[in-house]
Amino acid sequence: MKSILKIIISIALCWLTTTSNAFTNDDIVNRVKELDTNKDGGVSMTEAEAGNALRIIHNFDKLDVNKDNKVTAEEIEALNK
Ligand SMILES: [Ca+2]
Ligand SMILES: [Ca+2]
Repeated sequence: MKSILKIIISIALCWLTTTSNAFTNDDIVNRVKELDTNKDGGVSMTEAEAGNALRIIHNFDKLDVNKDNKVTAEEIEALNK
């Protein structure tokens, strides 16, 4: 019984993390920091691919509002409103 509950919880968590658009600003900032391996303040396509950040990869052109080839937390926040 407990294992079934665990499976349901993990599916629910998985669903939440993959389909929810309701990121908090803290989540976005932390995710960008995590992906920004060269610490230039933004996530390049290469960094997004290395971190398997599918949402950023698929929406890169839309997210990179100022077209400097990196996505910052501010740019994600602006589109997340
Ligand atoms: Ca970077
Ligand atoms: Ca940008």
